[in-house]
Amino acid sequence: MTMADKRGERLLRALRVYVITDSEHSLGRGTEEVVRCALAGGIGAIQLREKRLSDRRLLETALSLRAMTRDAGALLIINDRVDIALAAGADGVHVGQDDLPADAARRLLGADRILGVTVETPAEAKAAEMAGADYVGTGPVYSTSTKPDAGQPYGPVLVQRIKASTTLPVVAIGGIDQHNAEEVARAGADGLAVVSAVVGRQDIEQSVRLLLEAFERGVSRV
Ligand code: TZP
Ligand code: MG
Repeated sequence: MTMADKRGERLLRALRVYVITDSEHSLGRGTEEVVRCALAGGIGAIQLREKRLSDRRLLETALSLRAMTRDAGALLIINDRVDIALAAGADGVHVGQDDLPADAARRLLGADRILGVTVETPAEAKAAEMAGADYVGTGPVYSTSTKPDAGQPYGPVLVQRIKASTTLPVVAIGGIDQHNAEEVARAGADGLAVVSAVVGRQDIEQSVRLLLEAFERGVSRV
């Protein structure tokens, strides 16, 4: 197996349940506490997505999550901010269509760090792949109140459509929980990105376990 294959396999394994932080939806718990519990439940990837922190606090949080994710063997991805990702030694960055363009993010990140790009259409998925993305995120699959500007949900058909348009791993997002995770996996998702179904639950560890189980059930039925 080549190094590239090994990297791809590690990424696929890590993305199965991909938790995105949001301290506005964490029932008053701090980001570190939420991440500690999610890692204990077995998640493979964390995205630090905190819209209201100062740059200094964001970097401090990224550094603290860096230590925690490294110990747990999980990936740390930073939302939007290439500078914070590089300063914290994170594994990568996730950008949307209104953020730094993917090719520019790739140039700044170098070849080795992970780049994720949010896409809603096959054309955007193809462009992300050409620009050097390692995975794409797509949604909203179901309706969500976590991101008020997320738009109308597309349903699991979005995952099928994006999956058919790219060779990259496809991570589904938006309103995913333990009850619909199996259906999303069956639609071809390589991973489930969630905020409220983990961060907003009283028992974070248990919610991660249930999502992982539901995802694996869906994958085995494809
Ligand atoms: N991008 C599209 S939907 C969404 C983001 C960040 C929010 C997902 O949150 P939840 O709580 O898992 O629906
Ligand atoms: Mg963004």
